[in-house]
Amino acid sequence: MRTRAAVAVEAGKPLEIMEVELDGPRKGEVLVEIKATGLCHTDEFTRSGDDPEGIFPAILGHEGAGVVIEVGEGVTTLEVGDHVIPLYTPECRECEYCLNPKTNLCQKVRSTQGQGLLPDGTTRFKMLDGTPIHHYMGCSTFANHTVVPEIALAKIRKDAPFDKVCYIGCGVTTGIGAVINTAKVEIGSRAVVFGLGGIGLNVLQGLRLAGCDQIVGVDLNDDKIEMAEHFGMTDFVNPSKVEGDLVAHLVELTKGGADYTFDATGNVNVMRTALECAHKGWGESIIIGVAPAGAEISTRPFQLVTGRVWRGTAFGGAKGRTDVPKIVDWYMDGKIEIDPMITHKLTLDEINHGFDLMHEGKSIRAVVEF
Ligand code: NAD
Ligand code: AHE
Ligand code: ZN
Ligand code: ZN
Repeated sequence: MRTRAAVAVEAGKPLEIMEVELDGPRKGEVLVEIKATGLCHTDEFTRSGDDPEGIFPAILGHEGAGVVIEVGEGVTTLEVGDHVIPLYTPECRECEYCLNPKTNLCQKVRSTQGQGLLPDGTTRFKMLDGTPIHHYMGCSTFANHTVVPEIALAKIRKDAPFDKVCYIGCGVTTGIGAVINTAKVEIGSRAVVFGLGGIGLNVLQGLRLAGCDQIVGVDLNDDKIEMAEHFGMTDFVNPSKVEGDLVAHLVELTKGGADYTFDATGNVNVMRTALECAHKGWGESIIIGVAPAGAEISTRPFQLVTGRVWRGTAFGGAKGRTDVPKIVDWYMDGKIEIDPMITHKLTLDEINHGFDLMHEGKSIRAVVEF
């Protein structure tokens, strides 16, 4: 079939909107009509050329929601008409990772996914001149139609609005999951969140759900304050306005250091600050942000010797086919909020404007509706 997609033709270039050819689903695969997709900073990270796994041409996008149009041979858990959210972290329920409750990093299709291919080692997308186009994170939601492995689709309720729950495909689950699944934050904790964008705001609402006493937000952009307060921030720090040492300032503000800190910036210097303002003896710092090729984290080992813990999280530690439908229920039941964070709605033709808004710090989530 033919469908419309935003194609990343080359690193650092704007996406090109074009008609592409899409082959139908093969064994264990599902054809999905994407109804809406969010723009996550990770899409921009890959588009820009910062991603060591970036492959071009590719159809980016990993925060989508849509409807099953066709199922391939052997697909048993989904049928035509089901509403789904594609999962960049699949859940096969049989690999050693899926069988281990300590991780959500299903490895069943990870190697082909990282090469921009479906599990059989081929791509379903090509340009009209026959040039193959790679898949991205197993999702490629910047296309009106995409083919995804069955194990990488969460089936969700049919009354959930696509233009909101697409965000559960990455940002919402990552932020809330980092608090609940990865950090396992206790009631009464003090926390610091670095980066109050699409991920950081969801960390804030996760911390509020967990019953934190103090939730400090840190961002270079004062325009983020109002929305962050709406999602539970109790104190704000703009590092560019702090005189003296930022770590010392945050340790004092949190009365000795935070129980939990979160990096949602992708900046390795911020990651160090986040670790070092965690409380001596027990503070844990969770890395969510994705850093460019070649970037490395560092600190004095003494920071860890004296009890601070450094850890990371992908997709908020969520096992997607199991957890994503529950998070959709939380949204539909009013337990979590999404709507205020969808600050911009775009057409596919306007998608590059969405990346401009991200760079200008004007959007939280821009969502493309098909
Ligand atoms: P975003 O652009 O919406 O937000 C980033 C925020 O960080 C902005 O508010 C910006 O002003 C702030 N910021 C930038 N530099 C800063 C600094 N030095 N100090 C303080 N604040 C600073 O991006 P997002 O969509 O929220 O993504 C955040 C990060 O999380 C990205 O690196 C993204 O790739 C990553 N991410 C990781 C996962 C995962 O599973 N681990 C999932 C989604 C996104
Ligand atoms: N390809 C990059 C790493 C990118 C990365 O860390 N991706 C996160 C999800 S970000 C979603 O917005 C992730 O899930 N990582 C686990 C995995 O297996 O990819 C690089 O540095 O090579
Ligand atoms: Zn993402
Ligand atoms: Zn698995």
